Amino acid sequence: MRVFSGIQATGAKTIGNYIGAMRQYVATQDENEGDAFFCIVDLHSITVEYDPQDLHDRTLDLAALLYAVGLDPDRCTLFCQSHVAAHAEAAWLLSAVTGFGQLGRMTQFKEKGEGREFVSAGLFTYPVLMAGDILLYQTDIVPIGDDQRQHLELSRDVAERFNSRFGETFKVPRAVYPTVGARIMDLQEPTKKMSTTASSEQGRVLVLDPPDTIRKKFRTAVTDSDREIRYLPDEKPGVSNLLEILSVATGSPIPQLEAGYDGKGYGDLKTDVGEAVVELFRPVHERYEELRADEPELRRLLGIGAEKAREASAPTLQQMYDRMGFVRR
Ligand code: ATP
Ligand code: LTN
Repeated sequence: MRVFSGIQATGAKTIGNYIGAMRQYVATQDENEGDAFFCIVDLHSITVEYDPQDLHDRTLDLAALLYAVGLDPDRCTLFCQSHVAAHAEAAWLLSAVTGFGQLGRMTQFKEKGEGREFVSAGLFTYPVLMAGDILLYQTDIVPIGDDQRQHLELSRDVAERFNSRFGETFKVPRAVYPTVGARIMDLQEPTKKMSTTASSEQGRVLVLDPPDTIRKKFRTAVTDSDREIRYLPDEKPGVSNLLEILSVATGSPIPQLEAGYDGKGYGDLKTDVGEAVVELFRPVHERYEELRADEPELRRLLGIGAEKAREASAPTLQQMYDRMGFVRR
């Protein structure tokens, strides 16, 4: 099965990104050897205020991190979106079959645009670029977190509209969400998603935070006023979020964890989650430092990825032009 997913080069990556996305990337790479494509979506990163030097550095940071969590250049294709011109071209072509109204209903557009003095046209058309990313690769499954649900729906609509207007061209992709941890919440405001850009420093745990910082952030996580450790996401969002993270970090199912905390308090839970996450990320930190130190090697690997991605996307782009009536040569 063909797998495709994208991840932004902005901001330091959180445990939400790790659980919702990166961990799934590694699992789907292993299950679909040679058929998984992962894209650092640098073109998406310019849709909000950003610093060019920062984009440059973060792109290489993210490549090193993705290899460090377990993406293997011999078994999957990791590349930068801007290295494969087909993505920008596909976005323009697909804008012809994307509804203005539907784009205006995207909650991410509303949230990220709200209260800003300048809202770029790119922030509005962002989901069209994302649809192109996915559709160019005849993707079957897209591993993502829960916050991308609406964008994935739009990609499916765009594929269907193109297919019915111009003839069968795209596979209609399906999203896959993690069974536990599809929406990791902010540690300080557990009714909100933990976010790379919107969460406070204390509210988000970064994959590359030093061990003591990780412990401290969990120790000061917001829970609630009673003492019962139960998985009730609506009534006890803070505690439930910690249980989900602990479940992922230890591999133990949530009911088993709940039972183990009988008679114990929130302090124990917070300490245990902190320790489990420190252990989870320890090998990632070590590999990251090694990989990040060798920039020429990172660039070489991304170059190979881009070559494979160009080859895989070219036939679909050509078909798009042909079906839409362009005279190409
Ligand atoms: P922002 O929070 O600033 O909107 P982001 O972290 O959502 O940015 P990306 O870094 O591109 O943006 O996200 C990459 C992947 O991580 C996506 O698949 C997204 O669904 C997933 N993801 C992000 N935050 C969470 C979260 N809190 N819980 C689970 N998955 C998440
Ligand atoms: N919008 C996504 C990133 C993204 C993506 C994609 C995800 C861009 N293109 C293609 C899956 C498939 C986000 O997480 N913010």
